[in-house]
Amino acid sequence: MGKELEYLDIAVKGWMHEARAKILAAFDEDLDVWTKSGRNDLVTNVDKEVEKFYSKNIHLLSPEANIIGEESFTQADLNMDGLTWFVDPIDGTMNFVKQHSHFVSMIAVYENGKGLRGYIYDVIEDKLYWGGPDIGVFCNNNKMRAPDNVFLKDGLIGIGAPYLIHNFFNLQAVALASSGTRIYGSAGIQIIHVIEGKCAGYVSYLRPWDFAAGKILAETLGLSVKMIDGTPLNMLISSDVLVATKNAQKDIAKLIKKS
Ligand code: 2AM
Ligand code: CA
Repeated sequence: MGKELEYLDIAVKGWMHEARAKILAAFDEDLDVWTKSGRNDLVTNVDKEVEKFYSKNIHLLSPEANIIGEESFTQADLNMDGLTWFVDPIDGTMNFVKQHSHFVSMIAVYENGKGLRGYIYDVIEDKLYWGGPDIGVFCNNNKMRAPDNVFLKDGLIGIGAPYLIHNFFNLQAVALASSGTRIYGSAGIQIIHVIEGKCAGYVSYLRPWDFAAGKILAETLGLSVKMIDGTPLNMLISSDVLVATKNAQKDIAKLIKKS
């Protein structure tokens, strides 16, 4: 499997660099923007084109692969047998549209439920975070070290905006117990902050493609990735996800209440 994964890394990084060029070129054109579940949930022609580009390449590499892509999955794709690819062409589409920054492109590969590879590409910063349990985690070509196991009081906490505004799970108390709260509007960007040790944790309601890559990278670096109530994540359903240092996870568990 070692050599195969090496080949996979080269292939996926190549696609993601090509996707970056497509995404940056789109800033010179008018974007087509549609709403999905509500006025805050957007999709653009670029999300659709990049997902198609990834899917085409995944199928060329691995015709039998199962792809769970944000913009094109069907119920039949929702299983973890054999190789499963999670694809989020643009995570933080609102930021992509409004700010032209603070968004990522994400791919994850699982085999029979076990995470093999996660790739999170900060397109504007040109930083690709990638890796898996057998090789560790890299930012471009630099191996990352595990972040310090900080307590909640000593770290910043990322919280999805609706959770904080409506105090779901008593998260306002969690915010107050931390060093401060950060909200960036992209799960990928916020998970990068946790794996880099810039934040002690991140909690939000996430869909499988929002957390699939981050889960592999964060767990490889010794972080906790669970439901907010401490139970294991189901990779196929949307969940209240907490990515955090082990100490911050314990601190948060003491403060949260059922919503
Ligand atoms: P997206 O841009 O890929 O849709 C914004 O707070 C974060 O939540 C982004 O990572 C965004 O991903 C994600 N998001 C947007 N709409 C969502 C929804 N209905 N459920 C869960 N996550 C959502
Ligand atoms: Ca998306």
